[in-house]
Amino acid sequence: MNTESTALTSAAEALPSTAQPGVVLVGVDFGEPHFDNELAELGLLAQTAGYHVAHRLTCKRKAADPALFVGSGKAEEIKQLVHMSQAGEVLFDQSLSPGQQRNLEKFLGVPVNDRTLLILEIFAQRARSHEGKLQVELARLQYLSTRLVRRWSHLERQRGGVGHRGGPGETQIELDRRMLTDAVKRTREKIEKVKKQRLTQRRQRARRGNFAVSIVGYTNAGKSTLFNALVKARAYAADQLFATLDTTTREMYLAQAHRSISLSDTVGFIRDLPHGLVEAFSATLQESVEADLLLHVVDASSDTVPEQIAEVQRVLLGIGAGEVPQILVFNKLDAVPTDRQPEQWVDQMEWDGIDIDRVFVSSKSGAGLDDLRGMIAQRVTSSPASTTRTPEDWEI
Ligand SMILES: Nc1nc2c(ncn2[C@@H]2O[C@H](COP(=O)(O)OP(=O)(O)OP(=O)(O)O)[C@@H](O)[C@H]2O)c(=O)[nH]1
Ligand SMILES: [Mg+2]
Repeated sequence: MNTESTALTSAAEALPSTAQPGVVLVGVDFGEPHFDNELAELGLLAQTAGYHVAHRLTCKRKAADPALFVGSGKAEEIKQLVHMSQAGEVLFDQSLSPGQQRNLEKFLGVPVNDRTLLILEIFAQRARSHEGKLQVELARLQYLSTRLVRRWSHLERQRGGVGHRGGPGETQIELDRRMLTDAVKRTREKIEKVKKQRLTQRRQRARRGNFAVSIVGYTNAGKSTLFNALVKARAYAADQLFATLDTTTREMYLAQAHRSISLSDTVGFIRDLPHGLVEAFSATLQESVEADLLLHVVDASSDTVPEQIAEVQRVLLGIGAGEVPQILVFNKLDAVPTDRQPEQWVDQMEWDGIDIDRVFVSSKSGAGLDDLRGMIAQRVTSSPASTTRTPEDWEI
């Protein structure tokens, strides 16, 4: 691995993940408030992607070293850990520049990847629907185009041969760049088509006077479990990050409002969600933008509740859903320690100077769900678009 292109290729080969040997996790504390000293989230991401975590290492720095991200002493320490544990890869909690990634790979002799790539890898493994796969593909292509990784076989399959493009003077990198640009364009076009189909479906729903509720929140907060509890469905719920990638929508009858509404389970958010991924998932996320109400699910048993809420609010703002009314659903009440149990299950929480209705529930035991149904019903009946519908009107 002593030439630049070899190092780059090895990084690319780590993309489609199979069962991996051990990995060493590295986090650098630049004094940011959310720094996770245990690297717990990175560890969960790594496990979700199928890696075995061999070692975790954190260090403090004022700023990233331009060449190696960490200092040379720390790099040497990582190298020894890799050697000792026979780890096959090193994963950084922060984003590395393409140069830093290359230099580290040369120095350490194993592929080095960052959190962004790990998240992309999980999305690639999880994507099931045609739309989900296209979205992940677009995000990956965008990531790769900043790194100019040679992924010939992959792109050749899409194009059906590359041999005749470009003059003899064209360099490898120019060709790489053009192929990636073409691939991004083609994938975008396909996503546009899917977007149009979704829009038609949404318009049909809107014409039926439907009240649309979207469940949003940090990954692993329990969105799918809540969705299943509310509509008695069986959406995939698991103790993994990004178990859900595709939006699922079901009708739900609200006895208190004497009508049905539509409820959607959506993809979770995470700190430092790769920008390309948010953009690529815009079709899926659009569901939340056009909802009449968001159920913002929070894992009340987590130690990082404010950070997780902040991240979700940030992404919602970014996708244009900042104005959609919300109910904060503090889930996993059963897992909240006794000394942190709330005095009452329904109250308001101030966030950014605004009081947001909040309810504590346990999607697992069903506690608090009636309160939540009542709160949704109240929003439905007070909504200007609300029309009373009887069960005979249901269109499922
Ligand atoms: N103790 C407890 N665990 C819960 C509760 N709700 C969900 N969980 C667990 O939390 C984990 C994540 O649940 P999911 O419903 O898959 O979470 P999600 O928000 O849909 O996650 P992603 O789709 O990955 O973003 C699972 O192991 C659930 O069993 C709850 O009320 N109490
Ligand atoms: Mg889910």
